Amino acid sequence: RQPAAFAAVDLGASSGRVIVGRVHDDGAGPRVGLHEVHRFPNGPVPVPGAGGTTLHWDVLALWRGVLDGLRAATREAGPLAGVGIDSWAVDHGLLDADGTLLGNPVHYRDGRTDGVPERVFGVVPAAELYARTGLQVQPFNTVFQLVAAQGTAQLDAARRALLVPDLLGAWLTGEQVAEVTNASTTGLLDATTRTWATDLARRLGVDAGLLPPLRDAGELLGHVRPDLAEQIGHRAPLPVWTVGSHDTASAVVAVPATGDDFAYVSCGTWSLVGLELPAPVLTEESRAANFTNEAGVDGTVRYLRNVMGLWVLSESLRTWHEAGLPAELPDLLAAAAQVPGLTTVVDVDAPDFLPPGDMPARIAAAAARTGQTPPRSQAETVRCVLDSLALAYRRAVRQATALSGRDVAVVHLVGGGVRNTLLCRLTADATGLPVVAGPVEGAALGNVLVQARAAGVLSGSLADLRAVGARGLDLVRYEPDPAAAARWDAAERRLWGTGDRGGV
Ligand code: ADP
Ligand code: LRH
Repeated sequence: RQPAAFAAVDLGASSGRVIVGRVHDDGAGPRVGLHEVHRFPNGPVPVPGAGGTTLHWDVLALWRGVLDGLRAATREAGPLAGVGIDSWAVDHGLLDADGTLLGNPVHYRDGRTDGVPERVFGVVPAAELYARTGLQVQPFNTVFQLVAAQGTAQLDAARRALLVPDLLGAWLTGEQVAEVTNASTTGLLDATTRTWATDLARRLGVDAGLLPPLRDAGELLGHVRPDLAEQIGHRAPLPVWTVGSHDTASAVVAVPATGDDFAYVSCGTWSLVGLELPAPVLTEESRAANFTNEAGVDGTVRYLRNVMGLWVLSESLRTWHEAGLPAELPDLLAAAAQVPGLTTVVDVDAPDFLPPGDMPARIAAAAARTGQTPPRSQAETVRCVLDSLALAYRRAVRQATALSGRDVAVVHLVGGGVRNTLLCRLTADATGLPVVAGPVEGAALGNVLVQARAAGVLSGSLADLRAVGARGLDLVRYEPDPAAAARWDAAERRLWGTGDRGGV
């Protein structure tokens, strides 16, 4: 049988990519082969405006990247069985009554939401918001962005808010929806019923009419408009399927786990660290530990915490590059592997690491604040970042298991961080658990798996999809070094004064 080919559009905070996933069966059961056909850069663009500089996304460059990628996918694979789009969460475009986009979406690292969560909690207490939406407090949650925009001419003119993948999907098909995995990152979705919490929106002065109809992952969104299909050279009707449109939801679909006793680190610009659960954990302890209950595919819950991620490293590299210092990632990682570990650790989740800027200086300041010797070289700085990330993963895994009662036997690491073998090894040592690393393009694989099931090419449960995905992967397993355990315990105590349950 001819393999069915799907195009996964996966937009990360540092690059967008279009990947062709071919589902074929050579007699040993279906498997997926991925091939990247287009990659384009993505990142924050500062734009001056009346109220100061605002960080935006360049949504038109992303749109062009999507069309170029779909053209490349069509050229490579011939008629496609579908397209699915996923991206980073929370950010959105506002459309007017004619359906026209009102300006470039604002980047979640923009400072416009500073102080907004506190203002919101004055109207709806944080405990009440958590009990309903199950969402961790991040200043950039969509609800805080919408409150921050109140009183602007743009929001006044807006009749619809579309999350980034839904906006691109609407441009492709004309259909305006909100896919539920990404909708769960807005702070306006009820975590239990998975319907819009319109009453909360109303109390916060957010027009509930902005919120489009909800759709689950794995439905037919529509077909690519004929004029666009012609532009990309696709002659047959081209279906667009809803997928886990939150990139993390798609990445979790692709975790090659065989049971349910696993934790995951979806490791890219951010590191999303947690568990897959059948139901949300909405307790006060969970709120205090700032765990989120995001919607996963097939009714699952992604119980996780955002760890600041490889952003801290990529911003360090950018800072060094601009200063004319050597900034080649492979060289710096090799050097970091040679310097002593756990000399200095910082809390990477501190708010100062969120906005773009001079990360090495911020790391040095954080070290000094906690009475530690600041890193003295680039290699020591990189080692400090990786040790600190691994320590944050350890804490998140241990807290998630304590708060949910779910035991884990393995940590799956997926995303670009799989290529960072030092980080994978440190994660095994820090968590005291084996780490299985791969796939690198987790979100794209999860995107293809869900499309293929929606199109009838695959069938079965999430576990069945995972088994299909795993068949095509080269995975690397890292065993923890038991001799390192005491040093990680000591590092955790040094930073947070907590023991081995991560302070829960
Ligand atoms: P996102 O989806 O958020 O854009 P990715 O999953 O593509 O992120 O991961 C990007 C990160 O992967 C980079 O910031 C970098 O730290 C890491 N990475 C990419 N290539 C390599 C490599 N060759 N060696 C080590 N790390 C790498
Ligand atoms: C990762 C991610 C993460 C969100 C953040 C805004 O790409 O989607 O899950 O919290 O971006």
